[in-house]
Amino acid sequence: MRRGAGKMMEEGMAFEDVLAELERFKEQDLKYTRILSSMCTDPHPIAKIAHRLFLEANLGDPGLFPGAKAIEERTISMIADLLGGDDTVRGYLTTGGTESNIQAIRAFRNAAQIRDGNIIVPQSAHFSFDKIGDLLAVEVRKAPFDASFRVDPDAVEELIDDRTIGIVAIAGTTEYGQIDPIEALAEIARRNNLFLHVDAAFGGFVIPFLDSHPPFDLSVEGVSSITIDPHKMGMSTIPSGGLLFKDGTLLDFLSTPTPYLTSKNQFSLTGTRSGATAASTYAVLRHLGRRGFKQIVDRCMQMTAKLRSGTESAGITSPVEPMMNVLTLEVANLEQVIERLAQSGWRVSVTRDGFMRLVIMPHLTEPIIDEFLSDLEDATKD
Ligand code: 0PR
Repeated sequence: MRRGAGKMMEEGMAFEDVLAELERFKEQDLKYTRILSSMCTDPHPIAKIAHRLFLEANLGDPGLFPGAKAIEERTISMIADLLGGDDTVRGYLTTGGTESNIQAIRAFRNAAQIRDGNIIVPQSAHFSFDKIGDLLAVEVRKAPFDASFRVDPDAVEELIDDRTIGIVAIAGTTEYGQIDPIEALAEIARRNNLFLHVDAAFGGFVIPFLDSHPPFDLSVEGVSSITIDPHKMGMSTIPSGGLLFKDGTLLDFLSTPTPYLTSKNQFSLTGTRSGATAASTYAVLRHLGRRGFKQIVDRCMQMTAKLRSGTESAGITSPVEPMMNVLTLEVANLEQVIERLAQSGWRVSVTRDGFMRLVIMPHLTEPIIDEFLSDLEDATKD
């Protein structure tokens, strides 16, 4: 990282001068209003208040913060219930999808007692799995997807050998918002006696609220663990992640003794750990309930459908029908179009296969979608 111009001063600055400085930095940051490239959003107002209430709470030493610890436990129970789990589920609140995925594979590897093994992930897997290969020294084998960008179960099965530890499925792929065939993958995992991790970092707070969806969660026999991110569609504050094991004893494979703390052992990857994000996630779940989340997801899906029909009328095709609030588009001269959109303040992203990628998050509105459609039409002309 490049060093900024700042030097550590001998005398400190006045409180209000520091705040004024921070305001100036904040002005450089974009507002979410015109961002269609991010899986994060402006947190729910109750999340911000709850976060501030627990700023000093450290879940790394839970004996000092039993209130924050109880919040984490109740939050994990609520999420387990949402994701088809029962009383045997155990887990903890992480810093996000990356930590959850690392820890799931680490638990599998330790439980399988295979040190130079491999895992099989879809070609569409998030880059956190490349970090996992490096960190845990497991080989990450990538299985190709089919025409609808969902992993091909036969291709996964062909990659299995006697060093395979587990399989990964994605419920809400980063680039296309697709759901892998999780029942078929679970069947393969059961037949080959392998662990199966579902990465629902994005989809975890979307799929349960869709009008219909394929089975994807802990209720599927053969699914061992699941990642879900409250800081994406869960409307919580950053950094909020979740990791749940269907058979809670898998969590014990992450245990490290913590001799001088108030707890005997620790399961998390980080030591000191925010109680503020636990409070924030808890508050959103309690306040919104299933009905509140359904309303948010319904609204995002309506805006996605509006974008889909608007782009279709403009002659822009999609490589795949959106299953959730991620829309991809086939756009000629993509770089130039993105540049033009950026001049009007829009931020969009691209997939590895060269499609425009739009994530339709709760911070967007119908009038903003209309404005975007009109600017996109202009940007794609000539
Ligand atoms: N798994 C999936 C399916 C994901 O989509 C992501 C992140 C992760 C795991 C990793 O989660 P953390 O980033 O919480 O560790 N997906 C987004 C992405 O890479 C993250 C993101 C969010 C990127 C906001 C940019 C942004 O502005 O696209």
